[in-house]
Formats: sequence, structure tokens, C-alpha cells
Amino acid sequence: MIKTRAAVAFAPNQPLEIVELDLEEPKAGEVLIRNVATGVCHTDYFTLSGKDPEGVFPCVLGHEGGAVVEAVGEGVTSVKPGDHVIPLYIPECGECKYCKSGKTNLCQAVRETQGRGLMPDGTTRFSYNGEPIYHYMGTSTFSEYSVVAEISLAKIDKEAPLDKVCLLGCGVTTGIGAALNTAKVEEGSTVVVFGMGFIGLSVVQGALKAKAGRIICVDINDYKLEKAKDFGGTEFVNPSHYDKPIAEVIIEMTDGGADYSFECIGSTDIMRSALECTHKGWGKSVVVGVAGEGEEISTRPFQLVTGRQWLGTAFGGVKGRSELPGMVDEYLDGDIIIDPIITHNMGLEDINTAFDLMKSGESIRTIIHY
Ligand code: NAD
Ligand code: DAO
Ligand code: ZN
Ligand code: ZN
Repeated sequence: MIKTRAAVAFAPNQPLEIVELDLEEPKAGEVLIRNVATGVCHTDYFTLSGKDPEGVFPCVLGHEGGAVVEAVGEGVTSVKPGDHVIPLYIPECGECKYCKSGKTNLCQAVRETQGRGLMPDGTTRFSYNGEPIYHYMGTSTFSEYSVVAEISLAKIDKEAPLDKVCLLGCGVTTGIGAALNTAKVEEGSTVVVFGMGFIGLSVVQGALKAKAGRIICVDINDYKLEKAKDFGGTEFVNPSHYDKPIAEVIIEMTDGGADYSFECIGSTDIMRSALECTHKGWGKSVVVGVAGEGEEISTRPFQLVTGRQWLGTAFGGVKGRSELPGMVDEYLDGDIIIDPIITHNMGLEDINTAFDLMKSGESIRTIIHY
């Protein structure tokens, strides 16, 4: 048993509390990691808000970590103490039906327990005053030390700065993957991205990699649209400056609709606009944003009958253990941009400020340093 300093979500909608937790040693197939840095993501806030059906409290949130392996449990062979790793909220066992299908990154090996905030054996490693504290997304990076499943770790180049490449643990990978793997954006095409937060900016980066001809960026916050200029956006639209529906605005700008659109907000209304602003016959719209529990999307079925496709993506379709090490190398080679996404850096004790900056729209990403 070791002690670890952690930011604990004791209840929905309450500030996180910095406390010292007890952490049990890793069991078979598990790994003790020391988180060096973590991003604070909209999805952490979503769970904290109580809208996440998988949110269990009290828990240690956080899923954008950069870490060093401290110790391994029985039978662990793919990592050893000293290795640098990125924790994965979608593991990759390589053996389940999903991993073997070659059609999806949604490994199901630990899905059931992970969704209930538990380790694969159905228990927690964290506790406080003898009471269990739940894990989150199989990662729990808002703790200096964490125990995760071996299959939930991507081993990466030690040269890579963990306080930057931690963002490959979620947003950068999701956005780039949504454009390249899910939509398969084509050279010269017209792309519309709704929401210029971290995810949307990363979709813009992906569209740029795919050599899209036009990248139309949409946000109600002009500061976010300014940021999109640095990431390769070509046109910038603030819907609040128009007195007609945003889908109409885009259709007029694009001679009948965009080839590809992406919803990176989590609004079911914007998901509909994103679908309906794509071109008849071939438009593809990707849902990236996560909507609240029980919310539903709708459109007239004729939108689909006439050739538009509605898609969705989780972690950009990326298989973490196989593909993240290569993406880290791309960052080191300058082919993936991360640094300008980081607008704020702070210690764990200020993590509630990081949430405030995200909620007020003043930050893109804050990095917490341990
Ligand atoms: P964020 O809060 O940083 O960005 C959201 C952006 O949307 C903000 O810039 C905001 O100004 C803008 N916005 C809000 N309402 C708008 C409107 N009506 N029209 C236009 N713009 C509007 O969030 P983020 O971290 O970029 O995450 C975005 C979404 O992606 C969240 O729902 C998150 O949970 C989800 N997400 C999904 C995956 C996945 O694998 N599918 C992974 C990570 C995050
Ligand atoms: O396999 O059923 C499943 C779920 C896998 C998790 C998918 C999560 C994707 C979006 C959540 C936001 C990520 C931070
Ligand atoms: Zn995230
Ligand atoms: Zn699997």
C-alpha cells in the first residue's frame, strides 16, 4: 500500500478535493504508474456534472495522462519500471472479438468493470479512510499514482515530453482520427467543424493533414475562432452573427453543402445542423461530441435517403497500443502539433481553476503538473 495525492470528486457538481489516498499495489495484469502530467478535458467536467451515466462517486477523474511505470503486477510483460506510457481509456487487448475484427478500436476486454469505476477483478485500488474510491475510464490521472490494467497502457518514446504528449491520450488523437480514420477526409474537399475547443481544433489539424481544400470553423466564442486560424482553418463563422439557422449559412457558403462535417460540442441540436449542412448525395457528418444521458438526435430520414451519412467516433478510431507510439513519433518529428493547444499550466492544488477556465471558455487546455 502506498499513499498518493489526488484530486477526488466526492460528489457531482462539487469542487474536487485534494486529499491523500491509499493505493494498493498492482495485482496480476496491472501496473502502478506515476502520472507526471495530465490534461483536464471537457469529458471530466461532463462526468463531474452528473450527466454521465457511467459517473460513479466518489472517484478520481482524469484521462489525459503522461506517466512513468513504477511497478508491475504478476504476468505483466509489455511494460517495465521506467517505461514512459500514455494511459488509454479504450484499452487494446488484441484478443477479444472487437480487437480481432479489424473493424473497430472498441476493445471490450475490461469494458464492464471499467464502466463501473472498478479494476478488472471488480474491486478498487484507491481508498480513503478505509472506504473505496472509484476509478474513472480505467485511467484516473488526477492522482499522482494510479493503478491501471496493462492493456490500458501505450508504451512511448522516452524522448517525448510527457507534459505535452499526454494530450495524445484524448483530444489530439480523437480529432485527428475523426478526420483521417472515421470520415476519411479527401484532398481538396470542404470540411466544416462545429466547436473550436481542443477536439475541434484537432479535427482541423486532421483535415489539414488530409489536404482538405476548405476548413470552415464554427464557434460562438470569437477567441476560439482566433485560435482556429493558427491551426489551419480557412474560414471562420460565429453563428450568433447571423439571423438564420447555421445549416443554411453553411449550405449557402458551400454551393449546396459541405463534403464533411464534425460536431465537437456535445449538442444534439448542432449534431442535426452538422448533418443537414452536408451535401446531398455524399455528405458525411461525424458525431464527436458526447451528449448528456438520455438525449436523442433527430433529423428527417429523407436526409439519409438522399445520400448523407451520419457517423460517430470514439478516440478517433485509434487503437492505442498499436498506434499511439507512432503518433508520439509524429509529434517528435513536427508532424503533429500539440504545444499551442496548451494555454495554461498549473499544479494539482489548482485543478478547480482549470475546470473554471474550461467552463468560461478562457482556456483550450490546461496541463496539471505533479
Ligand atoms: P470544449 O468545451 O473545449 O469545446 C467546445 C467548444 O464548442 C467551445 O469552444 C464552445 O465555445 C463551442 N460551442 C458551444 N456551443 C456552441 C454552439 N452552439 N455553436 C458553436 N460552438 C459552440 O470541449 P472539448 O474538450 O473540445 O470537447 C468537445 C466534445 O467532444 C465534448 O462533448 C467531449 O465530451 C467530446 N469528446 C469526445 C471524444 C470522443 O472520443 N468521441 C473524445 C474527447 C472528447
Ligand atoms: O466500448 O462501449 C464502449 C465505450 C468505450 C468508450 C468510448 C468513449 C468515447 C467518448 C468519451 C469521451 C472521451 C474522453
Ligand atoms: Zn478527453
Ligand atoms: Zn480487445
